[in-house]
Amino acid sequence: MEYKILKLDVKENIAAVTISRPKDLNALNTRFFNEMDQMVAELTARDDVKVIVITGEGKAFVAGADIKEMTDMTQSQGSEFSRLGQNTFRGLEQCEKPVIAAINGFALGGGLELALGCDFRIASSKAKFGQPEVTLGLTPGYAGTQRLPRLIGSGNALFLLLTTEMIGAEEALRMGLVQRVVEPEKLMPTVFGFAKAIAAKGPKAVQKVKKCVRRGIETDFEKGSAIESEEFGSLFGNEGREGMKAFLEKRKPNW
Ligand code: DAK
Repeated sequence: MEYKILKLDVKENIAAVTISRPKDLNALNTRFFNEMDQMVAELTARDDVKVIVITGEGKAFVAGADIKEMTDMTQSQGSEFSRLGQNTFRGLEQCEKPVIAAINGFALGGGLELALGCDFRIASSKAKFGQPEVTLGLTPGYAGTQRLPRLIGSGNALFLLLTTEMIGAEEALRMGLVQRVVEPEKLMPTVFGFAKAIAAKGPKAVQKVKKCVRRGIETDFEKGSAIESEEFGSLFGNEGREGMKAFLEKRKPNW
């Protein structure tokens, strides 16, 4: 499938994916989900890509699921649309490479759920966050009711979900919804700085850290620790040995 909504730019092992439907504030439609599934599969398979960045074109990151597409859906089409988005965002979580959300503007409804499916979030000081679904007589449909309380606690999550208050970037930072807030012009340089730092680390170790955290958070402590031991052990004899040797020999590791 040809990409019509997503733009891709790969440089220095970092893939920047830009959602580009600025006239509709990058609202998420069926085509977006299909393109994003294909993009994640493509970037997972590419050896020259170590970190993925997702951002939006124009004044929005994403202003939600596409209300124009959803209005006339039947119950079964609605459920199907929800499953489609849930699978796509699950795909980002399960993608072995780190995915960073560079939140340039509105991140509302399904847009905030997309950001929640990423591994961490860096926001422009102009970004706005909210879960306005109940205003439309809807619940979130892309697992926002599950990810949001796990990330910021049930009180903060229910505050956003029930009041639908749109919050600014500084408040999002206080809630732990985003990890950094920077001036708009510094957003992409800052995100690329973090992405480059990650891309320089042991690539297998990076992927395994993501896997341990992602799988661990969905299981109990004992099982999570067992996953960690297994992944830790698997790095000995290859990447881990090279990283430790390089340290002792005072040189850069050759991954
Ligand atoms: N969908 C479709 N078009 C949208 C949109 C959206 N979510 N948000 C904005 N647009 C369109 C506007 O309709 C307008 O299009 P035209 O009128 O030019 O054709 C264009 O983008 C520019 O928007 P505005 O003129 O409104 O721009 P403003 O700067 O004045 O306002 C705004 C920006 C972000 C405050 C405003 O556009 C806004 O309130 N947008 C809606 C935000 C929202 O409610 N988002 C949540 C969407 S609901 C489920 C599956 C999924 C979901 C739920 C259930 N199941 C299947 C169970 C998820 C739900 C959502 O995400």
